[in-house]
Amino acid sequence: MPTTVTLSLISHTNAGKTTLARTLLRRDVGEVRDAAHVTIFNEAHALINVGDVALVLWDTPGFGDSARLLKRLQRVDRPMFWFFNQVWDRLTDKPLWCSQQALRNVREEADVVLYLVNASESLVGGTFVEPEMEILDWLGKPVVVLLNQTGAPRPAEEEAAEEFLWRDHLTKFPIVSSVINMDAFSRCWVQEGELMHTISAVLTGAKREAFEKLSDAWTERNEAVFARSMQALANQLMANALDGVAVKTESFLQKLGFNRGSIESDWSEARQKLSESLAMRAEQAMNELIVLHSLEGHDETAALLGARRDFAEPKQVEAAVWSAVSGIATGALAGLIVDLKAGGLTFGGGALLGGLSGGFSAYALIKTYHLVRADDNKLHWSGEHFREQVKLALLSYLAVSHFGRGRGTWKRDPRPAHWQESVNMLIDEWRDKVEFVWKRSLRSDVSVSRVNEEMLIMMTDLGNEILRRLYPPAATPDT
Ligand SMILES: Nc1nc2c(ncn2[C@@H]2O[C@H](COP(=O)(O)OP(=O)(O)OP(=O)(O)O)[C@@H](O)[C@H]2O)c(=O)[nH]1
Ligand SMILES: [Mg+2]
Repeated sequence: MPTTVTLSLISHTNAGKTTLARTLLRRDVGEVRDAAHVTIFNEAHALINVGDVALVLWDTPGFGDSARLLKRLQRVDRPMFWFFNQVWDRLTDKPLWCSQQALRNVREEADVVLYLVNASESLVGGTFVEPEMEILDWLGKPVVVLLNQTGAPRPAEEEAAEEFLWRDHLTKFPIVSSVINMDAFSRCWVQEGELMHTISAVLTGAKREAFEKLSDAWTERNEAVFARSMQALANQLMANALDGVAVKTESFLQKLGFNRGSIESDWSEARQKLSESLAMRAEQAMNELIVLHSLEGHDETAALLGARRDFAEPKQVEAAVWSAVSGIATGALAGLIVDLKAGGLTFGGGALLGGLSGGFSAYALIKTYHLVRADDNKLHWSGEHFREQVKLALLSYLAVSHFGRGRGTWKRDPRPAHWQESVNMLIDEWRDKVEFVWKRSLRSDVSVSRVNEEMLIMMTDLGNEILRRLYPPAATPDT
C-alpha cells in the first residue's frame, strides 16, 4: 500500500493557495500577501496521518504570464520536454520560473491537483484559467477545481448554481473532474468532507484505498470538534438555565398589584445580574469554540455587546410561552395565567386591561424582563428567552465553524441572513423539545446531570440539523 497521497494546490498567482493551505492545515504556513509571486518554492505539509499513511498538501508558487507561456508551448514540438528543460532566472523571469516550479510539482508529486480560481473575478474575465488548464492538460493529472474568494457563506442553491456555471465552462477540459466551493475565509468543515469525497472519486486502486482511511480520519477529527463544540454550548445553556437570583416574596397586596415598586426594582436588578453572567458565559463559550477550531484570537467585548443587543429588547411574548410559564411559575403570575386561561380571556381584549390592573403589571413585567419565578423562589430566564439563547448558541457555532484560519485572527462579521432565517425556522419547529429541556432544568426532582445530558443531546441534534439544512446532501457536487 502506498504511504502517501499527495494533493497539489495550483493556481494563478495571488488566488489564495497559501491562505487555503492555512485554513485546511489549521496552522500558519508560508507567507500570505496581496501581491503576485509571494510563494516562491514548493512546500509540503502533512494534512493528516493514519499509521504510516500520510495525506500531503503541497503549496506551490502561482502561475504567471500564462497566456504568453501557452503560446510559446504551442509553437514547440514536445511542449513539456521543452518547458522543463528551460532555465529561467528566479528574479528576472519570476512568472515563468514560478510556473515551472508549480508544474514540476504537479508532474513529480501530485496524485490530484487542487486548482483554485478566484471566483470573485468573472468567469469570462478570468483570462488565465483557460490557458492554465490547457497547460495542466499536458500533464494529465486529475484536477478538482476549488472556487475561492466567493465571499460570505451563501445559501446552498446559490453555491450550487455558481458551481454549475464553472463546471459548464470547464467541461471542455476532461482533466477537470469536479468543481466545488472552498472559500479559504468562509468554508465550513462539512464542505471539507465534500472535498474528500470528490478527491476519493478520482483516485484508483491502492491510492484510493489509502485515501479512504485518511479521509475517514479527517472527517472523524472534524466531527470530534463538532461534538466538543456542542458540549461547550450545552454547558453554557445549562448554566444559563440553572442560574437564578433570589428575590423577595410578594406580599398579599403586592400580588394584587399594589405597591409593586420594590418588587419591580428587585426584578430589574435580578435581570441585570442574569444578563451579566449570561454575557460572560457567551464569551467563554465563544473562546472555547475558537480554540476547538484551531483559530487564533479572542471574542471579548463584542460578545458582551452582542449578548446585550440580542437580548435587550424582548420581542412580543408569544402564546406558547404562557403555557410554559403557567406550568412552573408560582405566586401571582402563575395564578393569574391560570385564571386567564380558565376565563378564556385574551391579552388583546379590553377585559384584561379594564379588569385586572395587577395582572397587567405582572404581564408587563414578564414581557419586559423575560424572567420567571420557579419553585426555588428565584428568578430565572424564561422559556422564551432560553429559546433565543439556543438560537444565539447555534449562530455562534456557525460563525466559528465557518471562519477559515487563513483569514487571520478571529473577528465577528454580520450574520448572513440565510443563517438567521434557517436557525429561526429550526427553533420554531423544535419549540416543544427546547421548551421541554428548559422546563426540566427548573425542576428540583430532575438531576442536573440528567438535564445536562438532555441539553447535550438537544444541541447535538440541533447542530446536526442546521448543518444538514445549510449543506443539504442534494447540493453535494457530482463526481
Ligand atoms: N476575501 C478573500 N480573500 C482571500 C481568500 N483567500 C486568499 N485571499 C487573499 O488573497 C491574497 C493572496 O493570498 P495568498 O494566499 O498569498 O495567495 P497565493 O495564491 O498563495 O499567492 P502566491 O503565492 O503569490 O502565488 C491575500 O491578500 C489573501 O488575504 C478568500 O478566500 N477570500
Ligand atoms: Mg502563496
